[in-house]
Amino acid sequence: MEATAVAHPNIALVKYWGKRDLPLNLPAVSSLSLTLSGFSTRTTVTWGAADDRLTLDGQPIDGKEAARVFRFLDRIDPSRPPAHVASANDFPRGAGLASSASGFAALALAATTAAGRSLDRTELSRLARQGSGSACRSLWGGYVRWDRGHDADGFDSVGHPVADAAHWDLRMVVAVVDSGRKKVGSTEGMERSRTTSPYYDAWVDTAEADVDEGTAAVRARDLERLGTVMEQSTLKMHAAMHTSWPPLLYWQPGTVACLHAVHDLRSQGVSAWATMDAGPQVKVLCTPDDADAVRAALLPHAERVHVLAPGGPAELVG
Ligand code: 2P0
Repeated sequence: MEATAVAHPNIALVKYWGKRDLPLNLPAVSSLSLTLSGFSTRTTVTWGAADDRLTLDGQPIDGKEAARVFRFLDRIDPSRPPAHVASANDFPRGAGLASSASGFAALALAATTAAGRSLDRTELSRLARQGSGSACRSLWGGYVRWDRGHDADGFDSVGHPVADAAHWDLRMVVAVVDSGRKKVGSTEGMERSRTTSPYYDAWVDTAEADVDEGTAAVRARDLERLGTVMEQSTLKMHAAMHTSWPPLLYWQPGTVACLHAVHDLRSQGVSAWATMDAGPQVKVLCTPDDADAVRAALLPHAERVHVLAPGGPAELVG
């Protein structure tokens, strides 16, 4: 009746932004991601307790965040007993570092195991997606594609592996520009973009081709090809964010400074490519050999810089 799982966040190389179905949490676009080692979420679920109780990083949590977690457990078993969920991250939560991806991936694995259910990875991915879209990609390590799918019930909207972590040893250099909590969460932000940005349709229309291009670049281990489509994807997504109303301006001055630093590196011949999520942090994809130079270029503009390698799948640890 108790299980513990560890999962790693993933960073989208080609982004997910926008939903085609809100209640089922179905994306308007497919996406492609890299699961990272280094950062992790560790979650213990005790199935059968006196009451529903959630702690995140040691703090008791209620309100909307807790309701989202316990609604998720209701999907596993609508007549479930009360449960305790204790989750801890070794990186900032809610700051555009994909804590909801690792969080719901670890929760899906720990909660189903604690409930005595044994789901395969695809079933876990489908379940995790309903907690948080990007979580469906963190069930796998390495390079993962999440197809938007076409089924009305979302059955075919799941993650699947493109290549494992060993296929291509890249580095994601993460510049933490501002580790404060973001003001507008992704779910609300996506709906705002869908309903108000004049660029949203263009974003959706070009996304599938970008995911195909990124997938081919991963298979071919072609960094310039992957970096080009990655940086274009994030800039198209942020164009849709910036032109939403009220505007979604996740960038801080340090974000722009890091982008210029990456472009300067490229003009000096370093193959480094930037991506940003729903937050101010800048993540730079490069080879292991170039990671120190990238780190040094970002450091003046960041609170701190992490150099992360491709990571493995979500796993049970207890
Ligand atoms: C991504 N993001 O592909 C994109 C890029 C943020 C920007 O997936 O509403 O927490 O729970 O499905 O998965 C963050 O959104 O959103 C995200 P919900 P989620 O990584």
